[in-house]
Formats: sequence, structure tokens, C-alpha cells
Amino acid sequence: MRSLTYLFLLVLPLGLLGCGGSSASGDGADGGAPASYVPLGEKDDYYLFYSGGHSGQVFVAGLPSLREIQEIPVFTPSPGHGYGFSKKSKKMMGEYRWGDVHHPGLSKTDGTYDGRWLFVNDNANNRVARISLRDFKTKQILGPIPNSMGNHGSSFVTPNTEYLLVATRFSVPLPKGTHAPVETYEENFNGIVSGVDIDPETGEMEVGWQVKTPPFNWDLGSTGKGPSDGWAFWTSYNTEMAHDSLEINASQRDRDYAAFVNWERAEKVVENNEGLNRRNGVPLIDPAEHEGVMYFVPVSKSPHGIDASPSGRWIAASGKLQPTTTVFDFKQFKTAIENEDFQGEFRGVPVVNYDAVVEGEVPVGQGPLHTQFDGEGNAYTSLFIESSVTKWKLPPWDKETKEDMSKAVTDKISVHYNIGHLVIPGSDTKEPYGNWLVAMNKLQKGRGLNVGPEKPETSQLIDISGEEMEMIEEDYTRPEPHFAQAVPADVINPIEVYKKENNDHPDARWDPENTGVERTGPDEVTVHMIAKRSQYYPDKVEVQQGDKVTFHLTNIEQVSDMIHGFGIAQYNMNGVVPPGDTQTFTITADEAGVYPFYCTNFCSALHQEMQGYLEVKPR
Ligand code: K7E
Ligand code: CUA
Repeated sequence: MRSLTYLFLLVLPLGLLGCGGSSASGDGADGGAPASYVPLGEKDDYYLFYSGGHSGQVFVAGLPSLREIQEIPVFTPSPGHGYGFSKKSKKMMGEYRWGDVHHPGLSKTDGTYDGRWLFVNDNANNRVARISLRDFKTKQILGPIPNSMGNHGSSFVTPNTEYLLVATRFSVPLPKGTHAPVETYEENFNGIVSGVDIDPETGEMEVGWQVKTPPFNWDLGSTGKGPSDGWAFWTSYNTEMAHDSLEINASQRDRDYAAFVNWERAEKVVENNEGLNRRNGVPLIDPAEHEGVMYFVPVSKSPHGIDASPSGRWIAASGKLQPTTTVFDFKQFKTAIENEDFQGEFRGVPVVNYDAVVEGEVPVGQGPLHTQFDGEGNAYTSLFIESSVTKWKLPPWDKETKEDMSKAVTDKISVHYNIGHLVIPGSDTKEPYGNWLVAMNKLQKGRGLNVGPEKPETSQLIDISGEEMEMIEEDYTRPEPHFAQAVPADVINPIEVYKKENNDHPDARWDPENTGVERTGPDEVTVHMIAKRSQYYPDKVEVQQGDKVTFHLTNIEQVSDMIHGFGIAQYNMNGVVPPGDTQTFTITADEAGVYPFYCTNFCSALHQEMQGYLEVKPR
């Protein structure tokens, strides 16, 4: 500790000497601090919410510093937060111990972030989760979603948080649980697009309806806004409907399809109950029988990202195997469906005439994946193969640009790794905050200290406030960000403590007099316990071997950051209770003996003294 303090004192004045204010000054080549430098005692301008990929979590960082501030456990236990130990968090996680989080989506009101919730998907176990941004805690996990397999194309939030829209990456025989040989993929397998209904007051999610699709692998999506409000868009990378060696067999056709889904129409079909089947309890819409719910639009080969511009008029889709980003005009799309300007149909779903809806193909470079927008008429596309970001102009384009689409490209910057997603704060809203771009990179390239065969992921910060993009800095991330959302800090308004008067846990206790150990059944003991600096009440819990012991632990502190832990030696238990909260933990006291319990979260000078004993008497 001491040496760290000295180091700080030594380094601090040097760091401050070079600080040239907050303007973007690059990597400090002029001797100034990088633009991402947030001086001691000051705070970042934005929250950055990274998806944690197969860690199952969300990581919160500050922008522009890129420093990680917090982990929000969602699908995976996290003893540092006591997540996965309390009754509530265990119940939420269900039987699963991990998730695969790809696309966080912030709640919106009138097309801009309202700072209420963050939604995330679990690609692996077909779930979605809601995090409250009042306390940065997971509040609900919904799923596995019926009929859904491989929930990758989510969670995309509509402009007023009416729905989370969710599409399946994998197709299976429906209803889920049905067996059919994989060789009969084309005939017997189906994909699904789900509308997950969100309660506007509570944020509570439930599956509203589903649309059956051919067994294409749905990839990425986004929701419409403005003129395209009411719609959602997904790409698919396997319109070949291959079921093996996808690397080759799903890369045959020069064009795949994007699906344009009218969720307002789907909602109407369900409201009017237009002769719907139910599958696993959910209304299932067959788009061949319900006109206007879904259209296919040809798109460049094996596409990945599809993103709606801030105006909602331009939809940009990128084909991994074609060095272009295709821009569709939603206005022309509407005209095309009105005029039935179709180039055919597939399983009863109209395929819109490509030439009627495409505005242009922008030659962005090799391996385009995802596109973000700055709100100033510019788009930024990540290039996985080229390890670059290309900046290009959204339409309207002048005549010369239309004749030579390379004129739409205005800048390109190298990143030091293969880039996946990228994020600009507010890019999926109608008003992006376009100063920064964060590149989320894959595949280490020997930069940084070697930590063995498993290398960390990185993020790089790019200043996009000027004409030309400027690389500012990089930082490591935990495994493994796919997408992220970023929002100005003042949009989020977190609480400091759980207020005593709002605690509605039926077993909360606030006075040591009302605590105690009570036998509540032949093999059952209930403990009402209080934690405060630096004592548990009671600090001795006596039970019989084999008892099921339920602890209701209230942290009665009302002081910010006064967290108490609850670890029981050898009982695989670590509760963490923030101030004002009550949590319930259950163990089975199957081992006789004396087992100390102690506060695991450093809380006070006498934190070490905050302990007690669980006495388990032999039967
Ligand atoms: Cu491109 Cu799952 Cu959004 Cu990874 S996905 S990068
Ligand atoms: Cu309470 Cu440490």
C-alpha cells in the first residue's frame, strides 16, 4: 500500500504538468496528455456498457478514460457481488450458470435514451435480461424463450421501449424439443423472430408474439425509427439453408436476405387474433398467411450488421464477404411494397426487388461488419479483415458520388487488431452524441504484456469530433465485448443506498432486538439477522445437523458504500448486502461442527472483527 502511495505522489505532478486541457490532442505526441485523460478527482463524461460475451456479464467503463468501473453480473455467479448466492439471484439464473451476452440495448423514450434500463441477450440459453440503471442490478431474466434457439439477433429496443426484438441464430424443429434429422433441415427446421413485450412502468418483460421464418440463420438486427418506426431489420448469413460445413455451404449465394419485419403489424395480428396457432403458449404468426408482417430484401453476401441511421431512413447492411456496405432507402422500400415491386417470393414471403430499394453500395473495404452513426450525416463501419474503421457519408449523395461510390468514403483509420463491433454513444437513437468511437477488437497481436496462451480483448478509443478520425488510446477488457452502449453520464441517475422506507422484504429487520434464530420446522431454522459496522446480530447461530437454514440478512446502514458481506466457511456461501437491502440465503447444514461466518466486504476499521459462529450440532 505504502509503495503505491509513493508511486502516486511521484507520478502525479508529472502527469499534471503535461495536461493541456480537454481538447483532443492525440496520443500526447506534443507532450500533452491524451484526450482520454480524466484528471484526478474528475469523472468521465459517459457510461460505457460492454457486453461480457460468454462471461455472461456486463462491464461498465467510463468514456473517454475506458477505465472499468463496475461489473454487473447477469447470467453468471459473481461472488464479489454476492450474485448467485441469494435466493433471488439464484432463482433468476435458474438452472444455468452462464450466458453469452452480445448486444446490450438501452431503454428509450421518444427515440432517445431515458436512462432507465439496460437489456441484454443470452445467445446460448435463449434468454434476455433487464438491468435497472437505478442500482445497476439485474432485475429479471426471461427465458429460455419458447421456440427460440440461439438468441443472437437481440436485444434491440424500439423507440419507446415497447418491445425487445429478438431473432434466432439457429433453427431447430418446432416446437422446441421435437426431433428431426439434421439432414431434413430445409423441410423441418424453422427460425423465429420474437417480440418481447415490455411493461412501460415496471420494465417487466414477457414474450408477446413470434413470427415463424425459414431456417435462415438470423444474425444481427436493429429497430427502425422516424419513418421506419414500427419495423425491425435482421440479416441472415445462411439463406442457402445449409446444415453442415457452413463456412463453405452457407457462402454459396451472391446475395443473402435481410428480413424487414413490421412489428406493429405483428402486434395487430395478435390483437385481432387473426386465426393464430399457439406454439408453447405463444401466438405464432406465419408470415405467409399474414400479409405485411415480413419481407425479404436481398443483401450483400453473408451479411453481419444491419443498422438504421439516426433519421430512420437509411438502413446500412454489411456483407462480410463483399467489400461494401449496402444502403437501403426505407422510403423506397415502402413504395416498393405498396407497388408490389417484388422479384419473387420465398415460402410465401415477398422478396422485394433489390434495385428498387437500394440507394448505393459503399466500397468501405474488406470484411465490413457493423456500422455506427455520429448524427452529423456520417457513418462508421468496422472492417474485420482490414483491421480498420471506414468513415463514409450517408445519403443524399450528389451525382458524382452516385457514379463513383468511392467518393462517399471520407476517411479510414487503422486499428491495431481485428475489429468486431464499434460504438458511438447514442448511435441507435435519433440524436447520437458523436464525439467518440470505441472499437472493440478481437485477436491479440502481441501488443501488451504476455499473459500466456489466452490473450485479453482490447478496446480502442477514436476521436471522431474532427474531419479525420484520430486514434487516442487503448485498454484491455474482460472476455469478451461484442457490442456496447454508451450514454452521457447525466442521463443515468443511480441511487446511493436502498432507503429503509422502500425496503419491502417481509423479513427485513432494523432493530437488533427483533433478530434471532427460530426453529420453523422439524428440519428448518429461520434466522433474522442484521449487519452493521462491525457486528452481526445475532452472531451465534445454533442448528442441528441436516437443518435447512434460511438467513434473512438486512444491512441496516444508510450510508453510501457501506456494504457488508456474509461468507460462511466451507458452506460455499458468500452473500453481499448493500446498505438498506435485505437478502435471503439458504444452506443445508449437512456437516456437523463449528463454522465461522464473517464479513467479506471491507467495511470499517473493525471489519476483521465482524464475524460469528454457525454451530451445527451432530444428529
Ligand atoms: Cu458482430 Cu455477436 Cu454482434 Cu460479435 S456479433 S462482433
Ligand atoms: Cu462489514 Cu466488513
